[in-house]
Amino acid sequence: MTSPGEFATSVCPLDCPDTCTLSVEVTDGRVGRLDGVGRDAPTPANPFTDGWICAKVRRFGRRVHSPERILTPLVRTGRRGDGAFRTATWDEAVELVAERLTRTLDEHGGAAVVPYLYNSSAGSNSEVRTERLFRALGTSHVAHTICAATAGAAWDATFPGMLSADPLDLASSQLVVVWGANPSVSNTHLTPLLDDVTRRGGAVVVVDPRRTPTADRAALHVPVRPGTDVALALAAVAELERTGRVDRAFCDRHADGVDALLEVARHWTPEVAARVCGVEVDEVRRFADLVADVRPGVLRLGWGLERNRHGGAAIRAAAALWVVAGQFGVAGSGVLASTSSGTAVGRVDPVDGPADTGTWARELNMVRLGRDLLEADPPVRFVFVQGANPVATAPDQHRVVAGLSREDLFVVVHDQVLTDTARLADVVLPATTHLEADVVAESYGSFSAGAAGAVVGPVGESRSNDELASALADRLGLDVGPPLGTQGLTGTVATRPEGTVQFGPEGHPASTAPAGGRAHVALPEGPYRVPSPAELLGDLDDRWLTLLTPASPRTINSMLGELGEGDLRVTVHPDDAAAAGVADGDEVVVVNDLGEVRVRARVADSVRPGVCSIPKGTWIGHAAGATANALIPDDVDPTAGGACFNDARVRIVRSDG
Ligand SMILES: Nc1nc2c(c(=O)[nH]1)N[C@H]1C(S)=C(S)[C@@H](COP(=O)(O)OP(=O)(O)OC[C@H]3O[C@@H](n4cnc5c(=O)[nH]c(N)nc54)[C@H](O)[C@@H]3O)O[C@H]1N2
Ligand SMILES: Nc1nc2c(c(=O)[nH]1)N[C@H]1C(S)=C(S)[C@@H](COP(=O)(O)OP(=O)(O)OC[C@H]3O[C@@H](n4cnc5c(=O)[nH]c(N)nc54)[C@H](O)[C@@H]3O)O[C@H]1N2
Ligand code: SF4
Ligand SMILES: [Mo]
Repeated sequence: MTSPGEFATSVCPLDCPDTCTLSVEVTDGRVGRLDGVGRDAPTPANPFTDGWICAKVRRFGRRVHSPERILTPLVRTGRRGDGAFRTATWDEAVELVAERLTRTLDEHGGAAVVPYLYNSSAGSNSEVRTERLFRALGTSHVAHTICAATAGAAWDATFPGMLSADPLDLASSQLVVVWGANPSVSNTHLTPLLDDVTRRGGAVVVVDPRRTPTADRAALHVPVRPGTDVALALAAVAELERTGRVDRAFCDRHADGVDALLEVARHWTPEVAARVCGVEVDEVRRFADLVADVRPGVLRLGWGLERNRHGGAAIRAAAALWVVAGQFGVAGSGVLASTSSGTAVGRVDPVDGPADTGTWARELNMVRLGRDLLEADPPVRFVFVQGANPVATAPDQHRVVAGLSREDLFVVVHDQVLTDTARLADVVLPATTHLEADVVAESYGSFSAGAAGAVVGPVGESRSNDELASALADRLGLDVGPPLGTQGLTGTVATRPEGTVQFGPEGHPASTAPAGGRAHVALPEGPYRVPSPAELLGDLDDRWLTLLTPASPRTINSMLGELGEGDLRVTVHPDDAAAAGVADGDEVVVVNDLGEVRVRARVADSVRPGVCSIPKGTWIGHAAGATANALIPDDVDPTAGGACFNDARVRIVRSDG
């Protein structure tokens, strides 16, 4: 029997917007139950997450002490990918990595070395010194385009320097439009705030091809076809103009490009938009009415709508609708998106380090890892993966696996468990979890940040990213600066700036921009070009289903996937299932010319016709041979090179058919 443990306070850095303050039970050096810390506790806590945490992280001790944890460095002994490794000491592993790295640089130059660093589920700064190291060596750089690149660029183009609205201000909202987000899974602490809006008699509106739990409880759900959001937004803009509800006073004071926007929007009647979006004309009108008339209203932009070829234009058009409606200036209004530029309290800029003399040899795009591994010129010879699991998370899985399987490539992976990517490595290095090292976590869904020291000692011989950077820097004779620790931060700190009300009474967006910052709403030709109705309809050829791969409640990206996805299914609408002769529970093959995935079908009208859905983040082990990412093209969006995960076309066939 274990005696009840002590409780330590920490913070959750996983790639989730919420950033909960954590209470961690520790018994005899082992992690027990995790829970939230309420805002009334003596320790300051994130008021947004207020006392409860998700089911995944309540059981995070299962990852910390998982039988899947890598306990020592591993060196490949068998053929690549067959999972045969021997254990090695850290000294031997670091020597092997450094020797191979130096040899590659000497023989092939910096471009041949590719650090694939992401660390979005590790704390802030956890790759700063690693990045300095590779930069000093003049290697290739891998741009962080796999998530939020398109959304970030569209935001900066529309609202330069402006901070997100504060989710806590939903307490004053009468309307919330949740657009391309599924907070019931991916931002759970927003859910009670949305329910409060409904309870107060306000309206929650959801724009999503799937009837998510959030949509199920909404006053209006507009189930648009994926990738057609730009049409809905512009039709609503046009409807506001036609009915004299454009907030001209607001636009004159705070926006540029309104006339150009209206000019483009006029082509989008509710009838045209309804046809393109695959919804009822009345739904388009009702949507416009709610946006124009229910105040104050907040627009919660998700990441679901960025992930297709028209994502940038869609985000800008949705934001422009908010401007034209003048839904700003009071608490409970504005646009809620990533809060990260308001929470950077402990962040260190890698370029400010001692190694800022280095330059990158070239820039590669994360989204095209597979293609780069197979086709880049000069060729890639050495890959160092840290805080990422690209076999499970990058597009075009077969290319990624084929690329990483090249026998003339040297692959190093630093991770906590033997992921699908780590299985392909030459050297696997064991990483600590955030409960075993200093952690700084800066929220992207609330104005809060937190830091904590290690709660338990490192499991096995695992080392933090910072420790690995030190070991490699020492061996290579490079100066990457001192370990970064918690940057002097302890516990949870509120980072809500004064005046988070966008375009508030001060007459400027609460922002890093100079007072008087304006919104830019024109959508001219160029990267944010508005596609024509024919183009949008042509993209959605009826012979194909669009595959969506949204966040799942069981994993964070692919993390915790080792605990099992259970019964992995593709959800398909009854009409499409009938057309394919598929019944609920049938074994099916989801297929296109990139690959095929074998799963069972869930036949349900929670997805609209023409759409099917498989959760993101599953491991190859969950679906014989390949996951949904094997079906996703490595196309990039024209604005920021972002991933187009939700722009895959597939067919579903019975596996005995
Ligand atoms: N439990 C859990 N939470 C997570 C994550 C996780 O893996 N698991 N991932 C985290 C990360 S890294 C991120 S970036 C966020 C993402 O969180 P969200 O922004 O919620 O992103 P998704 O789950 O990808 O998609 C949200 C919704 O967009 C819809 N959608 C897809 N395509 C379109 C479209 O073209 N138009 C519209 N209007 N909607 C569309 C999908 O049906 C889905 O319901 O969540 C974070 N939170
Ligand atoms: N099909 C499809 N694929 C998607 C998406 C989608 O919508 N659809 N969404 C994308 C999105 S939003 C994102 S953000 C990306 C994420 O893509 P990735 O970053 O590749 O995904 P994760 O599964 O979060 O991988 C993080 C890895 O880091 C490890 N890790 C955690 N902490 C540490 C640490 O401190 N040190 C080290 N060395 N390792 C650590 C974890 O164990 C995990 O294996 O995936 C994308 N993939
Ligand atoms: S994953 Fe999100 S909801 Fe779960 S504990 Fe971490 S921050 Fe909170
Ligand atoms: Mo993400």
